Amino acid sequence: MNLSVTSFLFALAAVLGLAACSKTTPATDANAPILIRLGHAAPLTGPQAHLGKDNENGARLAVEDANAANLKFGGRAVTFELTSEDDQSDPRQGNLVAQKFVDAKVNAVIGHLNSGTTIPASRLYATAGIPQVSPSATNPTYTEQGFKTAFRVMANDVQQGKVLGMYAVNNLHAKTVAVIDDKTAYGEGLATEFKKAAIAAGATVVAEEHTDDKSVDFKSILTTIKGKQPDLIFFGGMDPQAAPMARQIKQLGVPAKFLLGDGGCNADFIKNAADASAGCYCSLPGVPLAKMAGGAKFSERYKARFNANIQSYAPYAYDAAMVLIEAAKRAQSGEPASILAELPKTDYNGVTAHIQFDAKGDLKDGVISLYVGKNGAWEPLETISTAVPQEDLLRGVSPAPTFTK
Ligand code: ABU
Repeated sequence: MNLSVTSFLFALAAVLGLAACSKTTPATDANAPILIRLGHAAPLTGPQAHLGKDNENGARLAVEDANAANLKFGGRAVTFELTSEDDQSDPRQGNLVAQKFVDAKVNAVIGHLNSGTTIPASRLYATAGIPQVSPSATNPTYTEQGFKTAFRVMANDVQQGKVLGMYAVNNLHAKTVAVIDDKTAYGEGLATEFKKAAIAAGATVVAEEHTDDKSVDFKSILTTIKGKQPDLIFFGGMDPQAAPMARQIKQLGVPAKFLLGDGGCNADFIKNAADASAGCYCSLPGVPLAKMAGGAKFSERYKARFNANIQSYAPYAYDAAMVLIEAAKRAQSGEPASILAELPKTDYNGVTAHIQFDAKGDLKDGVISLYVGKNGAWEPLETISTAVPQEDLLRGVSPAPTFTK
């Protein structure tokens, strides 16, 4: 066979090969739009649906902002799409939602809302290599499992629990405390951290009671607690329990201060606890909304877009989505692996804070703010940095630079 015949046969084979190939693998259109699908997971039905909707709205606003910017990666138009799923704040349902996202090959996940769903779901996302940023799950375990896919944009409950315990003793002058938790990953975890810090600061725990995240009648455990005469009752749980608990504390005439973590530090607690919200205390990671760089503007835009007020976590859900969108922009790609490579380098001026992650995926330099219920609202009291050694705060060695009104 001479060279010209061989060349002809190679050329023919190449043409046939390409033709065969084109039947199963369409040639990539260099101008084809890029679709980046973001999954969002939270309770959208049940007692915490108001919080899930708040998170979803925050994430949706971020996606709408990104799409309004008409982004292009390598000359190709980019569209972000948000798919929101209801995990019912239930760990088993959370795993079903996570598996659905994995099967659908979403590019990244915003969520989940609850630690009890976020932690088990994070294993599925890690195995699938899907980046996950939770706006609101605060149990430390989430980022302590060694998963390179897990990030959060809020201080965790080791930090929050320490601040709460310290605040109860040093600022609210509690010598004796009663502790109630809802037996969830969040509520139980935060109650444990609160107890440790309160004891370290000199308080005595005179009662420990447990409920769940469905109950609304706490008279029996509150009557037991009343008999122990604590100066303060701490509840680790969410507002659907915290609000009726506050009302029942008042009805039973328990003369103790009532302190909550972020799960109760929202608009619905104030609405549903009504008069009983006056004089309650709570903490929420981050600075108060009015002090966030983009807080006032975000609040206005949220109200205009959704005809609703923010519950608590919506700005964090916005930032969680934006951190993923910014990672995709830096990577010029929506591929999960490309987003993952960029996430640890996050250096983003968000609505809630300047966001950078530590080696575990936790927010660097998180702060915790304290609030008191007053005139039908949560009024900010102080913001406490978690960067300062807690031992110093507990001893009162260096409170001045860390407390801001
Ligand atoms: N951070 C309180 C609400 C969400 C959670 O379960 O962590």
